[in-house]
Amino acid sequence: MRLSRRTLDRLPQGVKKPDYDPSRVTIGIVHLGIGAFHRAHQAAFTEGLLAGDPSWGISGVSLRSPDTRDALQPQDGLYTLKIQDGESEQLQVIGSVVELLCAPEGPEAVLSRMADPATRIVSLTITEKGYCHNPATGTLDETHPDIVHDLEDPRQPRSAIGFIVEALARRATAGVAPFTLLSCDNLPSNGQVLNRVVTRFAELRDPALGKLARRVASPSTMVDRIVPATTDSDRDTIATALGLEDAWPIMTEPFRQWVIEDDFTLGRPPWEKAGAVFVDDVALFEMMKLRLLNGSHSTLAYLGYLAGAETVAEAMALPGMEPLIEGLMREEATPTLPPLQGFDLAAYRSDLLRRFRNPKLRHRTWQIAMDGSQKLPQRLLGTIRDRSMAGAGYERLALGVAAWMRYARGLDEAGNPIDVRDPHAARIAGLVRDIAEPEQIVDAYLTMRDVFDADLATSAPLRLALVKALTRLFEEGSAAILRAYAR
Ligand code: CS2
Repeated sequence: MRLSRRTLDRLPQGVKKPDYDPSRVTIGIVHLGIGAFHRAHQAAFTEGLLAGDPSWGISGVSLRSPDTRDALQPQDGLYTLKIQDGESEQLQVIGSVVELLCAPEGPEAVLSRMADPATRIVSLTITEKGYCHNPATGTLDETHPDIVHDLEDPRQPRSAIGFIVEALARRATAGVAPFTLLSCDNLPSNGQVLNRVVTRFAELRDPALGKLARRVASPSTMVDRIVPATTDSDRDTIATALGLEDAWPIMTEPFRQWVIEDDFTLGRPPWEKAGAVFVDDVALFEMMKLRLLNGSHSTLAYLGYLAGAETVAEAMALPGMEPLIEGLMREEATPTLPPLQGFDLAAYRSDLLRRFRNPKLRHRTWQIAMDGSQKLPQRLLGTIRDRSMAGAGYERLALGVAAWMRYARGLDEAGNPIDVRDPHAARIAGLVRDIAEPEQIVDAYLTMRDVFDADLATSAPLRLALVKALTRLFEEGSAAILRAYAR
């Protein structure tokens, strides 16, 4: 028997379930990119508010595969969130996602939902690459195949940007005010980046549309919750615990954080009641999170994978890893962060180390290693730039970047192929797969100007630091380098 509205009353005691009538929930938010992260984060924050106002239900849109819709539609959108660490465990059934759409199968249904006057917010978790931008500059990549396609055929879009602009155009024609755009991806000033790419795309369609797009509210946000991909063994555990099948439960940690700029033209759910924090400017929070959490995460993932660690918790247990990450955060990244009033960075860092050690989450290093070309600029390279301008060292950060170079080349330390997932995987392989000299490998990577901006690409000290780290990675291997950091 499957989890669904009809079977909700069979849930065992202790499983938290909707405290409202799911059939009364109507749609106020269209979310593009209905993956695991959204379902553990924004959908969970919204869940707690629907009893107060059922008009903020979520229509979850997949831009690529039908998998989420196929899993959740037969369950009326319901799914289980398992929230756990070494100390606690809680199961909660979430009902805030009340509709599931698959964009490639039905772009028209998505567009009409977005154009519906009841839709007041369009939120996004489409990952870094979904912005079709140049990660080094944050501007629209006008040669991106999806962008080229969406400009040619704007009524059948493929990219999130194409959907947003077409929906805004339809609303304008119908005399409906624009929705608020809410980016929830790990990008610095994510709202501004979104507004910039949307505006540029709209201008390319029609200058008047460009003007309209520029004025659309796009508050920036900082989102945080660790959410590993669900496995079949997770599905089995949940089925046993519920006594009902759930085709796509989500595993996560107790920690959650959401910092949002309060700029919503058509209203918003009172997310602060669920623990979100509204501020005037999110930039510093985002920088802190990207440089401390995500910069550490990527470093852990590449070095950990190369040293044979399958999960973040295993990587953290490698001798030397924890001191390396602690030092990267405290000595190299923190000095680049402007002070955040009333915020204890030391406590934040030790919390991060504890979260990375979470023994209950099987967060694969391979998962975090994905899309390095899109992630490194804001996670490690911006920090390196600031350190270098201050005349300060960045040995550990450079080691993280060199580990990416070694990883993305596509061969592990035993010479076996790595399944590298990155929009530029083929381009990277073409650049470096057939060369073995660390110097040449570094130079080839530095030609990627969408990753290394000109100042970084021409920095002699950075080149030297990368060559040194990559040479050691080839000669000694990741585990031995890490051991040297052990205290
Ligand atoms: C991770 C993030 O996959 C990754 O690249 O670094 O998804 C990370 O788990 C989240 O940003 C935590 O909030």
